[in-house]
Formats: sequence, structure tokens, C-alpha cells
Amino acid sequence: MNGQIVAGVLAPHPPHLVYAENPPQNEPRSEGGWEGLRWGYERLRKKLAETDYEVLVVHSPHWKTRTGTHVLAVPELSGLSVDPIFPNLFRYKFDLKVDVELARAIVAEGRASGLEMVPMENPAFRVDYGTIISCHLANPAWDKPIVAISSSSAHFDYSNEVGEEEMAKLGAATAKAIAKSGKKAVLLASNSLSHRHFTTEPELPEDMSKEHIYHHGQYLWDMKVIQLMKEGRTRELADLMPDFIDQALSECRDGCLSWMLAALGYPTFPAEVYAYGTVIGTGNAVVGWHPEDAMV
Ligand code: 2X7
Ligand code: FE2
Repeated sequence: MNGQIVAGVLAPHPPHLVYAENPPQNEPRSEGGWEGLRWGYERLRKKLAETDYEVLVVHSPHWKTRTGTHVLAVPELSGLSVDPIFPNLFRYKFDLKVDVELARAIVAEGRASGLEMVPMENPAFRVDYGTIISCHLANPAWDKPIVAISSSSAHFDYSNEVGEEEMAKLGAATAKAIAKSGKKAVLLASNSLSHRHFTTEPELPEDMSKEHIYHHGQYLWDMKVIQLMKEGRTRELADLMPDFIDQALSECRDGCLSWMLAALGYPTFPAEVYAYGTVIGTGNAVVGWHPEDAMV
């Protein structure tokens, strides 16, 4: 029963960040761009290289399930993942391993706490770009198995409050399953923060003279939320979440960050902010919670 969450990371997934890095798996080529965020991810990777862990557990906004929460439960998956909005930027050949045992344990704990949970067993499943991008940017070597969790529709079908309640349960169930597994896990919450974005793309997507926050109100919300993270005030952040979601059209509506904060037990120690930057006007922060650092 001594499994542990050794880090939790807010790890946003704009496809632009993978496009800008030109990894061999991604077909389109670029001249770079979004360096602030990409250098932040570099610093995160250095930190994770010093962290002893066996599995990445990711919650993605772009694996949207109609009913309940689904969890990848196929040992190996490969194929081509394409961003439906930006197929010009992201056409990525993925080849990944899944920790099916932990995936099934999360399903079982979720069900025990009253959630609708399903293991996803289709061997031809095309993994969504949110899952792939957050995992790629955190661990481009793909040398650890993942567990991927879908985004249920509770915030959209009912209300932010109902969705948040569900994420609190899902986070607690995830933490319980990890503790019982005896494994060391890193969690990835794949969402952006403020999420108003431009409706037209510059001719050259990586033309950084065109990149800026959508408007000042969105920026102020992002800074408020990041300040709470830096000060270890994650319960307050959880209380503010329904308003943040509505007023900043935040991608937190898909539940990733709320799931992760619940799994971490609402940390009161300061988070490490690796980067903040915009992508087509949306606010994105790379932020780490490292419980072992907080103990020294
Ligand atoms: O999915 C996304 C996103 N969340 C933010 C920015 C740009 C594109 O895709
Ligand atoms: Fe997204």
C-alpha cells in the first residue's frame, strides 16, 4: 500500500508546442516558436529526469466521453493522431504502452466511489492529441507506460459544480489506486488555463509577432490562478474554479486540473511555475507540484 504520487504537473497540450520542436514522429515541419513555454517544458523534463517514477497518469480534455469516465486499458497502442482543428500542425505517429493493471485499479476505485467508469479495450483506438502532446512534452522518450483518463461530460451536461464534485471523487479514487498499486506515479493535467482563442491563424503559424493573450481580462484571470498555485492555496483555487471556467472560458472545464489537485490532496506547499505563455491567444502554464521537495 505504499504507492505514491511523486509529482503532479499542469501540462498543457497546444499542438503548436510539438510542431515547434520538429520531433520525428510529427509530419509537419516548423521554424520554431513559443520558446517561453517550450523552455519551461525543458526545465520540467530536467526535474522529472531526477524523479524516480514508473508511470505517467494523464487526464485529457480531448478524449471526451459521452457517458462517464473511460480509462485506456489496452497494453500497446499505435497509429496516427491528428488534431482535427490543426491538421496542418499535428499529424503524429504514436506508439505507446499502457499500464493496464493500474488503469483497471483506477476504474475499480472510481466505481467503488459511485462514478460511472469504463475500461477502454478497443485495440484500434486512436489516442487523442491532448494525451499524446502532454505525454510527449513531459517524456519525449516514451520510455514509461501511461494511464490515460477521459474527460466526462458532467460540467457540460449538468453544471460546473456537478463536474467539480465528480473530479474530486475521481482524483481521490486515482490516489487510492496508486497507493494500493505500490507504484510511483507522475500525474499530468493536460488543460490550458484561459481559453479564448483567435479564430484565424497567421499565414505562418509560428510567426511570433502575432502571438499574444486574447485580452487583458483573460490575462488577469490566469495570473490570479497562478498566484494561488504559487502560494499553495489550492483549496481556494478549487472554490474559484466554477467562476474561472465561466469567465475565462477555461479549458479547466474538462476537469483535468481539478482531478489532479484532488489526487494530490489539495497541496498547501508552493507549486513550481516552469512557464506561462499564450498559444493563439489562450493562456498556458507549465506548473509542477513536487511533494518530496516540500518535505525537506
Ligand atoms: O487544444 C488546444 C488548446 N487547448 C490550446 C491552444 C491551441 C490549440 O489547441
Ligand atoms: Fe485543448
